[in-house]
Amino acid sequence: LTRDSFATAMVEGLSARPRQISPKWFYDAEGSRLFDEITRLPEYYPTRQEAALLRATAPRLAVAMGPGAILIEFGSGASEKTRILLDAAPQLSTYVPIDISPEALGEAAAGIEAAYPGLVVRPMVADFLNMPPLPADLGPGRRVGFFPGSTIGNLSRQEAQTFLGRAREQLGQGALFILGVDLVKDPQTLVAAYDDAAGVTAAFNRNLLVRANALLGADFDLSAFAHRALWNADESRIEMHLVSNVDQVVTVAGRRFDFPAGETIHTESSRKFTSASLGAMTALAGWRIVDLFESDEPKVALALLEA
Ligand code: SAH
Ligand code: AVI
Repeated sequence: LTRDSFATAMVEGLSARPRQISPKWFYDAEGSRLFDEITRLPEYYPTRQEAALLRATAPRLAVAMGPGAILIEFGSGASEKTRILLDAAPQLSTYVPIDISPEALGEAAAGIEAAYPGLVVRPMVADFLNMPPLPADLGPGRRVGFFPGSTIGNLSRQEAQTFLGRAREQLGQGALFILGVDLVKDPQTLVAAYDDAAGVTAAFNRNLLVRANALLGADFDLSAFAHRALWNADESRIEMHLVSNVDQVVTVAGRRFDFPAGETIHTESSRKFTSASLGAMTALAGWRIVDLFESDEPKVALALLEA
């Protein structure tokens, strides 16, 4: 199933102009591992800043969630930030981590289960852009969505709108939502975070090609594609591209694609927000901002939303 939908996405994405593919395809076991390494890079401030902000605000979030709540996390990855919330909110009844990467999810869920014996842990391997229903037997607690890391910035405007609207319907009456976003700042800081000196982000980007070679019998020459990160001010986003260094032809899933030198594949956008653009996005999807917290510089924000 993954193989077929990945093949379809790659063939469609490489046939489009400009060439593009959803960043959700980065995350196989190796992609999740590389992202984890990114979170520890000196240039990649978002994880450190958000974790510190979460530590400072978790007691207030715990009060807002109240007793017996069910925490549903989208794109939970290693569930590291979750621990900050769980430590501050021992009254949570259930944790539902949702991720597209089964290996990362399994390991993270097992770790949380071992560390929080009173907590019911119900991992779901799913694509949050195409969410199946939540388990019917989660119980009556208030549902609290948790979407940290500015992963919402990796969705297009339309995808983010649809996602937030569906999440509101799925989480139901009285739901809360804790949303983490990265904020607009000077382009130098932004670009460095996506083009680190050690080349880990470049390896994360190229992992898409590694995965296509392994899963789709593609013949991408990894050394013939350069990692490029740029700030698109008009769209308020960092873009990652893979740029063909030479004229070449690549076969993917049995199809041939011409790559003149300089041709790019747009592999990820990471949208950066202001309090105004965050407010507009959430309001359109029927959420009200109850609280907005900002970190020290380089700034990220956490919003507490109410349905
Ligand atoms: N929440 C963590 C991890 C962020 S990395 C943090 O803040 O550090 C983004 C995570 O979202 C990865 O674990 C990736 O596997 C997952 N992900 C990306 N696209 C997804 C999708 N469409 N559906 C479900 N999970 C997705
Ligand atoms: C998961 N996501 C929010 C990361 C980001 O910052 O957009 C993914 C990432 N891409 C390159 N570095 C990190």
